[in-house]
Amino acid sequence: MTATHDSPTAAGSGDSATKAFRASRDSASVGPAVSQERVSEVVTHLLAGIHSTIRSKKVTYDEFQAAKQYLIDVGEGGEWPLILDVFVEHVVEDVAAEAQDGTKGSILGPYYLPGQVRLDTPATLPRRADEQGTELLFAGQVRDTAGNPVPGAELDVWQADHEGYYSGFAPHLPDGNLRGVVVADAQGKFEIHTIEPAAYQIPTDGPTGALIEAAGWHPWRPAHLHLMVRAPEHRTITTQLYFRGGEWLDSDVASATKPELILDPVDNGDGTRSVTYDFTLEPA
Ligand code: MBD
Ligand code: FE
Repeated sequence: MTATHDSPTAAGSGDSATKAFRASRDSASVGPAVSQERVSEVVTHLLAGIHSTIRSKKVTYDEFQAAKQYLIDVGEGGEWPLILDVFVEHVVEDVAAEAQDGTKGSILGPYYLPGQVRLDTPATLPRRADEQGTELLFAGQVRDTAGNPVPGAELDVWQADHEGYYSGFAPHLPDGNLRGVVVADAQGKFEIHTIEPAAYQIPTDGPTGALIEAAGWHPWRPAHLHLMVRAPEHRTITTQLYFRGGEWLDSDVASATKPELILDPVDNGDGTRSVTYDFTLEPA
């Protein structure tokens, strides 16, 4: 394929991800202070894991200094949000999920941006006039754990385009492209018109990509839609939906797939596809 735009740089999207993360922290209400006991307990355990790796793998001085340089590079490249979300967040999510009911969650990732356009259902996510990709109609209903519709639930959706790029993190894309907050109807039903995203590749020109390359891993996430589904008095679900048969489903670099989160779109015979997926929210 001939690129009609400059590829986004890892440093560019890393900077944007770091800024977005800082902004979300600044606007979040400050949580309870972490106790001295908790800091000591968790950090001692974390350090013990590192120490034991050094001992059992006989990590050398050269390797230690290379690791130091690497961590400096991750920070300078703005890739802390990316590398932590790719390699660590899935375990935090797993632990949180132990206490959760309702639709399965998945990781938030580095590319959520709040404050997107609100659209009543049926909605078409903002797109370029010449947006490429297979047309997808994504519909369903939001219900509570007792099976009752949740009227006016909000589906905050964000996704990559047909080349795997996210608006806000790739300079050639208009702000807000393929992002929106869709408001379900009085029965909790929604219809979202969009295009199918491409699989996502970790940028290969930054430190996260360099590590993946150096380790001989692959940099791919399967194609996915991101969602936060929320309604008053209910716990917000942060999740991702994947596509049956999609490449990398069984080897997601971010380890964030779950069998319950795979969509089965049907071909409509006119080049478009449709799928339904219902969400279950538990009480807050
Ligand atoms: C993504 O698109 C993503 O969803 C995650 C979790 C990490 C990197 C890129
Ligand atoms: Fe993503």
